[in-house]
Amino acid sequence: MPKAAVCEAVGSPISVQDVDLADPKAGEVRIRTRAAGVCHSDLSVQNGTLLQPIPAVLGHEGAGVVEQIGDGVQGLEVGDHVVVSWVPQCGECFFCSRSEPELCEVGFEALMTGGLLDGTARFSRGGEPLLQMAAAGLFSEETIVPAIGAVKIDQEIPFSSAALIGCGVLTGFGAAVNTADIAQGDNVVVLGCGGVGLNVIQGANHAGAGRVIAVDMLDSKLDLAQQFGATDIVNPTEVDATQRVMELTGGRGADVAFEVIGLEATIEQTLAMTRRGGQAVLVGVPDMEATIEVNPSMEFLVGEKQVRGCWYGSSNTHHDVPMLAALYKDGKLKLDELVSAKITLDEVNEAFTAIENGAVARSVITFD
Ligand code: PAD
Ligand code: ZN
Repeated sequence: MPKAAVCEAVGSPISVQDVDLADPKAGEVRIRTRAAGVCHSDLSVQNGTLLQPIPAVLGHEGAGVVEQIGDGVQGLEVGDHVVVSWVPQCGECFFCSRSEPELCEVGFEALMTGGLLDGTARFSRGGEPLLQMAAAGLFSEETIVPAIGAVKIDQEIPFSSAALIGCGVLTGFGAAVNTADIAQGDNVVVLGCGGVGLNVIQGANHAGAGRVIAVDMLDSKLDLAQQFGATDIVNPTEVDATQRVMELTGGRGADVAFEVIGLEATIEQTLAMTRRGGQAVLVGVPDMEATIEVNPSMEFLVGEKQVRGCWYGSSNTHHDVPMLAALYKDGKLKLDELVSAKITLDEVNEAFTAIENGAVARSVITFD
C-alpha cells in the first residue's frame, strides 16, 4: 500500500495517505519512485489554474526503478532506472508520425482523463478509483505508468537530478532547442527564472545564443540565472524591463523572447520585447480563462512577429531524455544545481508555499 500525496479538491491542502495500487495491465509498468520534482504545474492543479481531473495523485516530474512489467512490454526490464514522461509518446499516431510527439494523441487522452491510456486509474481508495496526474502520479512511493511513458536512463545519474529531466528540463531546454529557432549570436530574453526558465537559459546557450537576458522579480533567481548562463539580468521591480531589454538589443527587441511565468501581463510584455520579425515563445501556463490584448496589425503584420506555443519543450522524450542525460554526464548540462531542497513526501504543502514565495528553483521529494 503506497503512501501518496492526493489533491482532493481545488484550494484544499494536499493530503498524504495510504492508497491502493493495482497490478500493471498490458503495456504498463510499476515504478518504485525514487525522486519527484515539485513543479509549478502541480501547484497549478491544486489552486485551479490548470484543469486536471481530481481527486488525483499529483506529481508529473520524476524518476524511479521499474519493479514490475505488464504483458507485452518490450524494451524495459525490472531494475531499469527510468525517467517518467507526462506525455506518453506512442510513435505511431498522426502527431508522432509528423515529428510532433509532444502532441501525441494517445498521451493527450491520458492527460485529459486523469487515467492511463485506457482512461482508467490504477490507484484506488476503499474500492473507489483515484486518478493520477498526467499518466504519472509520481508523488507516491509507487505508481503505474504506460511503458511508453517510462524512458530508460543511465544508472549512474542520481535520481534527484534525473527526476528534473522529466518536466522542467525537457520543457525549458526543449523550448529553446526544439520550439524556437535560435540562430548563432541571437539576442534572447527569458521572463521567469524558475525551474523551467533556468533550463530555457541553458538551452538558449546550447543553441548558440549571444546575449541571454534573464528577467525575474527576485534577485535570488537572477543570481541563479547568471549561474545557468544569463549574460544580463533585469529586475522589473527596479527598472522598466521592456525599456531595459530594448537598450540591450540595439533598440529593436530580442530575436527570441520566452515567457516562462504564465501571466497575461508578462505574455503581453514578452511580445513587446520581441523584435520585428522575431519569435515570442509561450511556455508558462496561464489560467485557462486568461486572455491577452494584442494589436494584430502592428505586431503580426507590420511587425511580422511570430508567437509559438510550447508544449513539453516540443520534445521527443524517447530521444531527448537519453540525450539530456548524456549532456549531464559530459558536464554540459546543469541538473544538480536545480535542486534547492530535498524533502519528504509529507512536506509537499511546504514545497508549494516555497514555489509561491519564489524561494526555490526546485524542491525534490526523495523516497529512500
Ligand atoms: P516557478 O514558480 O518555479 O518560476 C516562475 C518564476 O517567475 C519565479 O522565479 C518568479 O519569481 C518569476 N515571476 C513571477 N512573476 C513574475 C513577474 N511578474 N515578472 C518577472 N518574474 C516573475 O515555475 P516553473 O519554472 O516551475 O514553471 C514556470 C511556468 O511554466 C508555470 O506556469 C508552469 O505551469 C509552466 C510549465 N509549462 C510547461 C509546458 O509544457 N508549457 C511545462 C512545465 C511547466
Ligand atoms: Zn511540470
